[in-house]
Amino acid sequence: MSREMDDLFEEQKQKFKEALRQAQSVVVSTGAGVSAESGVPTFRGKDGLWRKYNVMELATPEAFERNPSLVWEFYNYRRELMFSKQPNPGHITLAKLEEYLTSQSKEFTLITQNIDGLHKRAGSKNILAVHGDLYGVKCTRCDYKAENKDVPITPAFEGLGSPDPDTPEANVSFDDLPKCPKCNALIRPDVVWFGESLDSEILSKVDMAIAKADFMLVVGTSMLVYPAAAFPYAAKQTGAKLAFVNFEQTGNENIFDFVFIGKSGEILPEILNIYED
Ligand code: BJW
Ligand code: ZN
Repeated sequence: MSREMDDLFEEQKQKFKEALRQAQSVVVSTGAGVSAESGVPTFRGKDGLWRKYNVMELATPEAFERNPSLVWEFYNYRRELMFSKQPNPGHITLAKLEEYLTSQSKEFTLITQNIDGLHKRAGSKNILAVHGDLYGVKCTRCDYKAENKDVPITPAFEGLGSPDPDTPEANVSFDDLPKCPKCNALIRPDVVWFGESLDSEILSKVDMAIAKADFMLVVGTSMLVYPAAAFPYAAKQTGAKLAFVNFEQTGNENIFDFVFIGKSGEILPEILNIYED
């Protein structure tokens, strides 16, 4: 960084920390970028490909209906991948901030679009996971819903799911796909795909947290996917101060009072450490 950039960062950082110290009710909203430094792939650009597919082609109910074996291969791969991944300093700093603010009788809510579970593993408590849980499954027919940490998801998926673009489709037969223990229909990942509604209970908790928030920090998201992309706009409407930490600009910068461009695993520990001051 140049000297001027350094000075600018330092000045923004001090103002940001002052505003954060004043806040009574803090909301943080994270996307895939917060997990990038843990080695979890993000969704867009070249890092977003699994084989030759992008997420828009796989994370839809139509894709699952057409080819449940392929979609389960994709999720089985991601479930397996997470066993070797750990929370990074970004996740850990957010957990420490929550602990500190709640010890000061302030409110803290962490909204995440991520399904990877790394915030929880880092120690965050008040988490609203708006796009579901990589280790959750639900039935496509009945109301069965459960945690399921099986990897492979069924024995037939052993060794499947390689992201290499030349990998042939496994075409796991219907009999070998994961089934509901209650009604024997197909089960699917308990995540929110394009065109599906987000859980209404979680969404109403999001609305309440945002309505009360006087400070909102958005981290590691392209802000392309709704409704999550609209959360900071809602917070702005009720007068919250807004901050953004992301590796690149997204075109939404004008609504934020503070913008830090760079890696969240490096920036968050520098700007959130009010618990150490
Ligand atoms: C770093 C970094 C580092 C990298 N440090 N930063 C209004 C307008 C237009 C369309 C719609 C609308 N309302 C609803 C829609 C339709 C649709 C939608 O938004 N479409 C858009 C694409 C246009 N939304 C929906 O369908 C949602 N449902 C819904 O709204 O229901 C009601 C309704 C339905 C239909 C019509 C109208 C209303 C559901 C959305 C579900 C999204 N699901 C997924 C998959 C979840 C399961 C899974 O993980 O497999 O969620 S898609 C995928 O995108 C995933 C993510 O959570 C989500 C967001 O991605 P995110 O987190 O922003 O990641 P990236 O990769 O895009 O960005 C990462 C950023 O990090 C980048 O900027 C990097 O630079 C940065 N970064 N390293 C800091 N180290
Ligand atoms: Zn069932």
